[in-house]
Amino acid sequence: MSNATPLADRQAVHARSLADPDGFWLEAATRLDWMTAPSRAGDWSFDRDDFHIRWFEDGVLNVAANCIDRHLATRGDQVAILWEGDDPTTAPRHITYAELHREVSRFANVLKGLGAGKGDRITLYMPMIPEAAFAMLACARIGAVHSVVFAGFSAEALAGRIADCDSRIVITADQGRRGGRTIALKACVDEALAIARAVDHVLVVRATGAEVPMTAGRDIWYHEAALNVAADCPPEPMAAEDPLFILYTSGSTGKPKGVVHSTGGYLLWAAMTHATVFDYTAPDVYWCAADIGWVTGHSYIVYGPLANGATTLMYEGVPNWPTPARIWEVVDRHRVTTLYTAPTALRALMKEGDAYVTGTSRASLKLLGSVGEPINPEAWRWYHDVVGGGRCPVMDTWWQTETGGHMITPLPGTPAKPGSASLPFHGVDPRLLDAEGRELDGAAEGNLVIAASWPGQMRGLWGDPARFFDAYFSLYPGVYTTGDGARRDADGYWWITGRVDDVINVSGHRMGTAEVESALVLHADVAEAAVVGFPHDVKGQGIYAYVTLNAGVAADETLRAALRDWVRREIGPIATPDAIQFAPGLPKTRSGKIMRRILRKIAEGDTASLGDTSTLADPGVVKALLSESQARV
Ligand code: 6R9
Repeated sequence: MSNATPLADRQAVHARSLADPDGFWLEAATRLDWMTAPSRAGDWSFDRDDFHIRWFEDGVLNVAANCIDRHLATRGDQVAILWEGDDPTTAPRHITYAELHREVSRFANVLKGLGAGKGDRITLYMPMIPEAAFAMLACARIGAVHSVVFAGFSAEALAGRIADCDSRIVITADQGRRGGRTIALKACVDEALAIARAVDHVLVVRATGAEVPMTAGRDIWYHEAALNVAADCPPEPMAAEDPLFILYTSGSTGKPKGVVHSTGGYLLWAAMTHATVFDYTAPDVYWCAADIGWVTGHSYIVYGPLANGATTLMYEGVPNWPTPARIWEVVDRHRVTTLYTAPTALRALMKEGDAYVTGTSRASLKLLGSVGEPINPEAWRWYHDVVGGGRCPVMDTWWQTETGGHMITPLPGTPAKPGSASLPFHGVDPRLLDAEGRELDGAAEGNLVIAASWPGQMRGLWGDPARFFDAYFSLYPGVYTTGDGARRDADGYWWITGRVDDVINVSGHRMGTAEVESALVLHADVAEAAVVGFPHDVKGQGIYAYVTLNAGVAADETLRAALRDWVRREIGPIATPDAIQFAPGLPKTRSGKIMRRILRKIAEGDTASLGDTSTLADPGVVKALLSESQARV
């Protein structure tokens, strides 16, 4: 490691960042290129009466200028985006910073031509192609707010997200490619727009060349529109607090939350964490194997690396296609130095045996990263020993859509404890609270909260300030509630234990149990549904649905399959239930609250310790659930 930070040094920097946040953050902010430098750092209060979060408020900057223009003089010919296609025989694309400047400017001018400008929301429903990044940066360049919707979400889910933030423009592609299959993106947008009608334009990027129907007056081919615009577009000056993007994520209610991130604080956080945690130095090839539809793709494929002038690899496909060696072959092909992926991918690859890994060189690798869920020590060791050949430190990065970037993470040089995300990043002040909100000291386990604001913190939920406060600041007054549980050991290392709310983590993707329940009860045969997570070998957690049917409906395999398809269609394949148990009734308290604790135990197969069932309105329900669950297995 060129810049390993010894433990004592990182602790000293952390102490300074908390003791003098203004001095620390104004100095840190100089890593960005400001049109007007900020004179103030954080200005915030988590108290109900005076609730506000602002950083670098009088600073003015443009995110696209930071990610592109400022690198032109020094690294215009360096590759900014290195694209690897789904099909290994497809030629990779190398987009230099100079090319990125032209592409993004053109894209920005096309958007302007459609009437888009500062503050307008634009929804992206894109495959993993460079044009997705061009579109995001083009929005940033003109001050429009992008909302990227993961291309695996259904038309229903897409329609809801388009309507929620009132997007007048949708950017998509004819089709996407993934794991040897094509995904009909334009068709899905058409279906979504039959529901969410108030859209003026659909801008369609030609990706596979498939014929797709175009609606006259509404749909525009990007490659045609781009012929008529200039390859230069001045970046819009933006206030640091102007919103950069909205990203919908799951919460504990049925309606996804539109997390809003800022321009200045967010970019600083993404850039600084990327540089520090991954110790990035040009001309390293850095690869974050996430999708741009998730926050990891926003912060660590696009904004963080490009703000740092990195070469960021963007991969269209999946880690295990056409063979489980693909991910390592891509590492060798492009001499990747840093690989950042999710434990679920590692567990899936691990199952295929070491030969797929050891048949490749991986000599270029210097550092490995993990994100999305707790990494079990077995997967950690395999990553470290087999993938990294024992040479590469593993950065287990804990963070959330809401935090903008890494919060608790090793830095190169931090002594590793497999399974622990280790220590807080600069400026992060994590605490543990018990269920009553009392702070726990020393080695302890409890609810993980953050006691002070940090620049990358989300600034709101789109259109719903009351829900923002209620969801994150009301349960424990004065702190940000993460929704995760954690344990702090005697060395002060943090171990994330998982969600403490009704959110489950399926293959590193957040899923609200209430979202799946809402989808199920929309089905004509379903009276009631309750969804819980259960431990799953590869996915981390699987989705277990208890379904009560309407009177007279036959509970058979055909209906079970139909309900699985139904959820896929309503939300998307990532929400497909792993198990559906037909239940004559659900265990409820006398006040009508479903006792999920019991449902979780049954789903886990831990039926010996159901705990106290005496508060149930009808204890007989549990007996029926148990006999049905045994029949199911
Ligand atoms: C970045 C991202 C956030 C939730 C978070 C937590 C889990 C993420 C983790 C981790 C343990 C890690 N999580 N990284 N748990 N160790 N290194 O994943 O954002 O999709 O919003 O999910 O993921 O439960 O609360 P997001």
